[in-house]
Amino acid sequence: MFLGLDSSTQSLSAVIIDTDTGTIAHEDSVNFGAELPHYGSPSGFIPGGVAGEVHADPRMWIEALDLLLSRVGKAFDLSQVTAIACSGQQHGSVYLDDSFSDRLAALDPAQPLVDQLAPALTRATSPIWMDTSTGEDCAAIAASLGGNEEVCRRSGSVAVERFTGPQIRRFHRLDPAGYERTRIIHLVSSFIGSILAGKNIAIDHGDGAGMNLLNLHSLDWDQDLLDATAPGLRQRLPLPAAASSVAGELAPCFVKKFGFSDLCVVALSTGDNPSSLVGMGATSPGTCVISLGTSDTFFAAMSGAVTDPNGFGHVFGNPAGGFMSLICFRNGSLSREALRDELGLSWADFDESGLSATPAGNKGQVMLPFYGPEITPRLDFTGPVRNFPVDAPSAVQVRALLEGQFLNMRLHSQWIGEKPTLIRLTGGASKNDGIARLIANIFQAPVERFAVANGAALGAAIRAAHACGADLASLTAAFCRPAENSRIEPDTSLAATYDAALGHFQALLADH
Ligand code: XUL
Repeated sequence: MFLGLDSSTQSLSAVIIDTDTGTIAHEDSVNFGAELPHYGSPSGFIPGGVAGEVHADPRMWIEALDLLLSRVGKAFDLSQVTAIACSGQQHGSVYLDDSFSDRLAALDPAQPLVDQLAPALTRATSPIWMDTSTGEDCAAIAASLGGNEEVCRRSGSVAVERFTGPQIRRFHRLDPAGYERTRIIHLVSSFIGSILAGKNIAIDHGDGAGMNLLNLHSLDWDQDLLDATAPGLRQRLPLPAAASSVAGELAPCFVKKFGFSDLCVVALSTGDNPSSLVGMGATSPGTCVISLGTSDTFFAAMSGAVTDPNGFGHVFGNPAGGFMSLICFRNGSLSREALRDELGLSWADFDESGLSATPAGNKGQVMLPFYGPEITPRLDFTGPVRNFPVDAPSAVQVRALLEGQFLNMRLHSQWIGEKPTLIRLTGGASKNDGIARLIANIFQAPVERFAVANGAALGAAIRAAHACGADLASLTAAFCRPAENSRIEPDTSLAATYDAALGHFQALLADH
């Protein structure tokens, strides 16, 4: 049995896999907003942040760990668990003083974890991935490296507001004394993993690449990027390491408190996207994952380490070795829901039945489908842009929006230089056959759907088994199976239609 944990924006989830039977043995989840309301964070972050600040209370993540493990420990015999690995929302950071490592080593099972660890925090709140408050810091980091091309060449991404380096720079700028007292800075994933291991663990290359600090060529912290960020930063960061390593034994506190075996070990943590790459069985190039959520994401294992010359896409470490791409599209279901509400439609209008009213390619009618500011490409929109009348029939609008979203995804994933041969679709809207077929036709690749509710936690459980020596390919073959009859083949007769549609989309984009 192997336990995977995923600390996401809104919840902490657990998945236990049984590698003997190839089944999921147990699953549970703590929703931060609903179950820990005293942190005043209904959606997992502190509402009302000004100037783009989006922070969360790290004490909430610690308390959720205690709550989740006590619940899982009551429902499941945790002494069967051989290893644990964690996944976490990327980019978020936790700041701790010189008492943290002693506190970790002396965790008392009789006391709540949060009471023992909270006094070590040097920054009361943690910036998370939704934060956009660091424009000034990004500009300064880019300038100090001689331009964003160089930041991207070294770290796999241009300086990005939500990335950890710019966030650390802002902390040093606004609270130099707090930074001075900080002895160690963790990512969300390595923070949870460190608590479990009872010692500071390394940051893996997958999550570490989301910091604008890791040099992807040397796989070490980049001294020039560190210097551009904050003084003495190297001494404040855990070492970078490969995700497949075992970090150490589970701290005795957890053995006593929740009934784990004293032989249980903790593998290194990684970010939720690298972890989902594993959980979706997509660690080899060719298979890409499209996740349809509030934001839509596109990610895939890469054969080489190319970077996006336009600076929209990112390169992270692939937990299976090598690298992965990740592209985040802010206007995912955000836009789908906005159009549905604007026209008073239902989801059926976005599925096969609604889409059958219009032809593929929409007779050249396309939309820049952005209801709010977009990050891929960077556009400060307040509404969608059409190359057709705004009062066109609803069916035309729906097709224009959906085709616009996935033509934009096809266009902005071209820098990777590898055409997907298989697309694994996940997230809420992946159940929609109409959207799945449209994606298969636009990318001209088969689409498979999965039943997994939490690909990141499943990926963590698989990584825990892999770190203990199990074969990754056999694990993903056993656990990452598409749902029955969920595969959709592309209609090859539509290849030319969508090449032309891509041209129309690009022409509209060029005008804005
Ligand atoms: C990736 C990103 C998000 C978070 C959300 O760059 O910011 O996908 O990892 O969990």
